[in-house]
Amino acid sequence: MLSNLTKNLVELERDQVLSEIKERLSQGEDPMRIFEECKRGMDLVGEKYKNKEYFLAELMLSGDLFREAMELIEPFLGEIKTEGNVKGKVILATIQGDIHDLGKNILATLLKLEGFEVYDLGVDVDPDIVVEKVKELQPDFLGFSALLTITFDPMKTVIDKLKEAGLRDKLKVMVGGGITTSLVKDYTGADFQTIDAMEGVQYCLETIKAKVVIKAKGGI
Ligand code: B12
Repeated sequence: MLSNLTKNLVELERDQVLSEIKERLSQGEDPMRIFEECKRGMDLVGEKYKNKEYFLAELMLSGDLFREAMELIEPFLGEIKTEGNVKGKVILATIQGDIHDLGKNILATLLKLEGFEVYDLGVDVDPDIVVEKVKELQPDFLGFSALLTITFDPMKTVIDKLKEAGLRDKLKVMVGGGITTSLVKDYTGADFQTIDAMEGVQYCLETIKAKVVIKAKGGI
């Protein structure tokens, strides 16, 4: 059954959505639970678009509404833990041809809250720029957020170019976003795939922890 919040988001009832979120946050409810209900609403908006019940205008309205909802939720997610204790470096990007960024932005926030240094390259990013940034910043992770099928080839291009430049083994590559599956991971040559930002954060935390243990044992 759909929650009231999910239903109102699907119906693009802006005022009801925002006032319910404010109310529930002020009562101390878990912000991630509220987020999940909003995300479910976005999936359903997507289904309506696919079934031609909604058109581009509704997609745009849903995007704006979700962004406003996130602006209310984010301050309740926690405190940034980076001071003097950066856990690792992450580059994030939505690759060429794709301008969806809502999922990427929430992942960036959650990573920062866990103490990661995040370089967000934005949307519609040229594969060569991603490769250049990896060379320059030498991150521990590269994360692609993908909502369109046309992103698969440019993401693969980046990973192939990283291999050619001898940089591939120095970082872990993640692909995420509603359209991705494990097949996308295999096709592009990434290390990890998810459609859940928290799983992505967990992957980064566990990988960094394992790296620290290897270093302590005198490994790489
Ligand atoms: C909102 C929306 C838009 C907004 C985007 C606003 C914005 N600033 O992002 C606008 C109106 C711009 C838009 C445009 C288009 N859209 Co659109 N859009 C959507 C919609 C409804 C919601 C996407 C969303 O933000 N979801 C909420 C976020 C939070 O979810 P998420 O991105 O999956 O992220 C979560 C996880 O996946 C994860 N995550 C995300 N990225 C990453 C990365 C890593 C590394 C990790 C670890 C985790 C992670 O974290 C998040 C939280 O858990 C989807 C439907 C859907 N089911 O997704 C269609 C959808 C993605 N759009 C679609 C289409 C077709 C388009 C257009 C081509 C429409 C058109 N005719 O112009 C254009 C494309 C423009 C372009 N060149 O990019 C299709 C794509 C189909 C396909 N097979 O490629 C979809 C699936 C709708 C559908 N069912 O047909 N869209």
